[in-house]
Amino acid sequence: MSNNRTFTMIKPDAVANGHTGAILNDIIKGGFKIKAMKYLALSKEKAGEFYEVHKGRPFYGELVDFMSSGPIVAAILEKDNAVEDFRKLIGATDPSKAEKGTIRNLYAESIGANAIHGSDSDENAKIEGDFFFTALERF
Ligand code: DAT
Ligand code: MG
Repeated sequence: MSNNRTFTMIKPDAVANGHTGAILNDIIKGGFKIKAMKYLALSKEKAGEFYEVHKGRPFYGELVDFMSSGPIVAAILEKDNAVEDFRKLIGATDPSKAEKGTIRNLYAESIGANAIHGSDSDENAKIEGDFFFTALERF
């Protein structure tokens, strides 16, 4: 399977705090090409669907509320070894554990409001990209 694409969302905290431009700059400087991008707000229902795999975890309700609390930027990114390299660029889920200079270290507020999403596998990158974009909206 292709390993050159991943999917990301700049989350509501980072957009609300004015970090959208800086984060997009970090992504581009990190060697990723933007293959599709949109600015939108998720309904509670859609946020719940996106994070279905976490249903049953104690933070699921909080996660769905947070992800539907304001606008986000969703994008498909391309680079060799995209999934793994992007996870390195964003840092650990808990920003207090994220390596210095990573996007979560620089811009995240907390483990819940952690600035950015990155797919965890090639398979999920495809599923997540397809969740947000039709064939006409990407190249
Ligand atoms: P990641 O986003 O690093 O892939 P994940 O898939 O384990 O992390 O969890 C998805 C999101 O759920 C994460 O970005 C923030 C939220 N989350 C995870 N663990 C949490 C926790 N212990 N408390 C609150 N929110 C949490
Ligand atoms: Mg994850």
